[in-house]
Amino acid sequence: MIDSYELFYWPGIQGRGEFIRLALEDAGAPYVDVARRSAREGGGVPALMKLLKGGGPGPLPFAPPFLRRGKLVIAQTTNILLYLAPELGLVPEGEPARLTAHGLALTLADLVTEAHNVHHPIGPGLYYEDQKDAARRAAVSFRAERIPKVLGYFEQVLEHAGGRHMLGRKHSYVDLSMFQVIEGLLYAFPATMRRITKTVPRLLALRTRVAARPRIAAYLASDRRIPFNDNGIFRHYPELDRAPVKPRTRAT
Ligand SMILES: N[C@@H](CCC(=O)N[C@@H](CS)C(=O)NCC(=O)O)C(=O)O
Repeated sequence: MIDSYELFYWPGIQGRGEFIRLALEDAGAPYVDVARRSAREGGGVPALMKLLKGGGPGPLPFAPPFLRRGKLVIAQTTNILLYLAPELGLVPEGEPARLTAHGLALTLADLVTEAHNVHHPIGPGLYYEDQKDAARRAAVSFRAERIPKVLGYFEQVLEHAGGRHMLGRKHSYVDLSMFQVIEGLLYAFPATMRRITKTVPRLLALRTRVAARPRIAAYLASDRRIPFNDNGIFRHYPELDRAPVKPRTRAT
């Protein structure tokens, strides 16, 4: 029997921790979402902070999410997935498949960072309210160029892979992460996503299939799935999701 995994992540948001939660949930793996536990049970944010401040054995993580299993402490979202996937049966066997999966997961992680930087273009230490003008400017190119370009790339990957799974014939953690990114973009940028629906039909169908996987469906319906909110990475600020402004032409 495998020991329980311990996930350390902020308790009030999906954030980057969600990519790990989805993998563990899909595999039906035993895990503890430490910071969501009560202090009485040894959980809560203080338990997370203790490790961030070097109060635990093992390597010092820089930021959540990190995963502990026995003496092993693994930091960085895609690194955690790289570790977990073979154990959970969420990646086909062999180095080529693992590296392809990791490459796709890193590209998704880049997009996640870009989505975050749209509402925090100046810096993560400032409130959104203090960088609204810059955010509005950042959102223009994110909506008009980056979402279509990056999702267009993933659509092409999925098409070449046969249309069902990002890695071809087998379901993997990349499908789960892709689901999460599409969900996040649909939540944060609904108008933008409506405009590009026709260009990413396979990704949207993949999202529907992942949501219907029995363990994922049960997870999404449970209170373990934290709703999207304005503290997470994918935030819905209507002012950042406006239709592109048509360039004004001069009346002659
Ligand atoms: N590249 C890291 C980013 C980790 C990260 O930025 N974590 C956020 C929460 S999603 C955090 O708490 N950051 C604190 C900080 O950067 O000071 C990963 O993918 O895990």
